[in-house]
Amino acid sequence: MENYNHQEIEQKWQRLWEETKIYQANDFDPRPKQYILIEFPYLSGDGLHVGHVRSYSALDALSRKKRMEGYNVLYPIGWDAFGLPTENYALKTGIHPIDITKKNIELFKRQLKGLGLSFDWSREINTSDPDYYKWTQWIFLKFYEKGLAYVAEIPINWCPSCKIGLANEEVINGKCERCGASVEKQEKKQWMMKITAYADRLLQDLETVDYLDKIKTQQINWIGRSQGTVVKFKISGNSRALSASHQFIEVFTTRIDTLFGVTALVLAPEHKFIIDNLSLVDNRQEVEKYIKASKKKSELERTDLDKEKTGAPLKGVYALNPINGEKVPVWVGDYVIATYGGGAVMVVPAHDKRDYALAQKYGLEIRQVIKTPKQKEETKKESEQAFTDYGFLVNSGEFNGLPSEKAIEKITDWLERRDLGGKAIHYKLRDWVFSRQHYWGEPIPLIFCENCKKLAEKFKIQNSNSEIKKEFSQGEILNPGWIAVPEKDLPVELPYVKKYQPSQTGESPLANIKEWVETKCPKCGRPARRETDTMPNWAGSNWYFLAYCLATQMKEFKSAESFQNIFLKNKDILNYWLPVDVYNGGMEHTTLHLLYSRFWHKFLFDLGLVPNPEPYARRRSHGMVLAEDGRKMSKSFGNVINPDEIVAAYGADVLRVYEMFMGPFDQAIAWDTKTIKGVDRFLAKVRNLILKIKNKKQKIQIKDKEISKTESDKLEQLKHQTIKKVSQDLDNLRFNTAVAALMEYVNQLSAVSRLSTDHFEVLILLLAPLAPHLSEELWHQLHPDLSEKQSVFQEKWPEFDEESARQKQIELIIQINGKIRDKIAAEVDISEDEAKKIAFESPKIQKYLMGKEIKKIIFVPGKLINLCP
Ligand code: ANZ
Ligand code: ZN
Repeated sequence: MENYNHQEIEQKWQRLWEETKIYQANDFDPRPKQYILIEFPYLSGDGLHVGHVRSYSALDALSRKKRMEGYNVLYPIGWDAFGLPTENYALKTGIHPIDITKKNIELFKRQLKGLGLSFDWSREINTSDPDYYKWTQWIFLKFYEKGLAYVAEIPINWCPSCKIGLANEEVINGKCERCGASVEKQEKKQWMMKITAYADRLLQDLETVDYLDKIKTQQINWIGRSQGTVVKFKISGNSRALSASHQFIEVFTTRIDTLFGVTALVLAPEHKFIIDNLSLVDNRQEVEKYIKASKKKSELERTDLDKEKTGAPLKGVYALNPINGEKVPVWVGDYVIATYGGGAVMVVPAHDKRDYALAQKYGLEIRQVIKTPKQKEETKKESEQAFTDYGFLVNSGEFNGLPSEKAIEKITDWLERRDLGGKAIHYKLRDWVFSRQHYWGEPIPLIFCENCKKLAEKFKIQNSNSEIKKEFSQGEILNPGWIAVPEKDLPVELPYVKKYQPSQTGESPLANIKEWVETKCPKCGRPARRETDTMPNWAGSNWYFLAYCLATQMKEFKSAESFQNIFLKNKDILNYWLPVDVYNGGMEHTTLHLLYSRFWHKFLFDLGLVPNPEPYARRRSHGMVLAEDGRKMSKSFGNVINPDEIVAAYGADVLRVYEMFMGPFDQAIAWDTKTIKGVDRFLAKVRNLILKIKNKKQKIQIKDKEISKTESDKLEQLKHQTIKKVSQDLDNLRFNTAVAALMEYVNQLSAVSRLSTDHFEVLILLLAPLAPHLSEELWHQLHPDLSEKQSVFQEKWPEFDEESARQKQIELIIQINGKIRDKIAAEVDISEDEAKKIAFESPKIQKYLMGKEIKKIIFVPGKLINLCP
């Protein structure tokens, strides 16, 4: 084993594994199932990153262990292929995205196969494959049919110089990523998904799944459920032209207990009241100027607590505080967000930081209405800051003295009885902007027809026209003129064109392809136009874990049969595999991707197409692999580690074991070449052990040195302990400590004079999930009769005996002032008192102490006691 040719050996086993298909998962296999999922890679020309290797090796180890434990494991792989990076690369190089994607797949495949990952390649999927995205389109149409997809004019990021709409990730500090111009907001027609309809369930069902706490928290915060009160403020002042819908301004507050402290209202610049009543305000120009300026800011800038809060008064407009009839000024201010809580706030400078900042800047009254009992005693001096905690009410009429909690209840009741407000729940979650004005995505399968628009609008008005009702789906009525592409015409294929530059009008480049855009209305047959927007690159990843289950069936798709039937016919397969048992991916996907895919899944569940409301039973996340210098790996820093080079130099097993050993799985760890070398030596040590076994076989007659009974007992105990540790660590994704336990075991095995085959076999079996090639090779050397078609991964995972694993006796170290003076056999769980007793009874210790008084005792359970005179 001295000349271990890792390249040759690794390739040999990779080839054999592929031939014997031992990693293929079988639907309906009677063994218990495990569905182990990693986030599939986003294809890029840079190929695999060592970060991918960390996640994939980890779940590969788990998959392999589960197979050895007798599970039918599904560990699939595919390609997340649509999206901007590929499109941008295509624009730069002139190579078509379809061709780039093909090349990238080849690259990733070669790299992944070279790592010996146990994927079931027969279920490989590719989100940009028309056979795949016809399903993505079909699911979208289901949403549309049920009225959960709708068209809206909403502001998008607009680069005035490139004249294109930008995705959020293309806006860097408010500037266009391509040209550096300041990005503006522009209203554009967008397709929206009504994820807000599922907000409550997305929140509640988190209780039924096992996600890392920090991941759950992210989901909870993103949904942002907030319970509070809405209050109506009546408008007074320039009453001319106040339309009926603007008699009142409604605000949402979580602190209705501060109602007596309101000294203004602030409306978002987009608030309808302002837009409709600009003529009412005496300083129209000032207000218009303010609104225009706020359009240049991103939402982040507007809401950042540290940024200055600005506003402008709507001169001549006042609102009446319902609780005391006080007249308060109405302002516009861009720290108020239009899409949350109605887009208006009541300003309580004494108790809200942002309001306080605004009041300071513009001299609004600051009126304290909440105090702690302690503050009550203090003199009435204006505080320097907003007091934002709960407390007791002051300056609040009949509510004085009430604690905040009670006051919130009472004041809400008071308002409700007078029809001036009531309880309300708001969510931070917004509907999901689902269209992109780009080429490289799934075409949205809708067609716009002027004729059908009229019909649908008629229905909207007459509401009862059953003729139309039969013919139009909810979505088609909600969005007059937008007609769904019939199922039989799916997929709406992305045309292969030479020009996929974004169009100058902000429309998708597809808008430039006349032959594609101009079509016939599927309903009435008149001339119509295709939607030219494409889906965001999240779309395909919303349901890919279902596609893996159905991959084989989807290939058999025949257009005669409806999609729904195929889904329903194969529900048993989904029933068998779902939910995903363990899902791992990066922390950067634990908010949006996780939320979006849970949303789609719940919708499919409501349609009766999938068996359970939550797709992932357990979600974990790996930490990033940083560069050796501790920074993020980046081409611009020149600090990127290419996994290919590591595999060439050390072999895939070393890379894999190293990445498992580098540190706790969920933490970011810097690359460290020294440790790789250590891992390389560790695997060499494992290889050397087999020489011991072979020697033993050859020289069976030669009398070995007698191994002492305690040595063999100790090894046997360590064996059981190692099995226990590695088994539990792998299940709990604690790979680093599993490797450490194996290293310790190998050290002990190397030290003994005579190695038993059983002890060595156990090592190979435990190591197999982490270093599959080497383990397979050694297993076959150990069992020369085994055919190459058989595998160590068909062996049973070793079992441990709890009793044998228990550490019974230890050598208790006795120190005096930190120096070892004696070692005495003791029970592993010896108490401090017992340890003291043993120590004082030792003649050696007595000699050292000679009646000195002990000042301090340090006791390390299971290890040592240190006496300090
Ligand atoms: C008055 C008040 C007094 C408030 C006070 C807080 C403290 P969450 O928990 O996030 O829901 N608010 C409401 N709508 C807003 C909007 N569209 N843009 C910006 N801020 C908005 O917070 C709700 C609180 O955020 C509301 O309670 C409101 O300020 C503000 F001592 O109302 B509060
Ligand atoms: Zn039509």
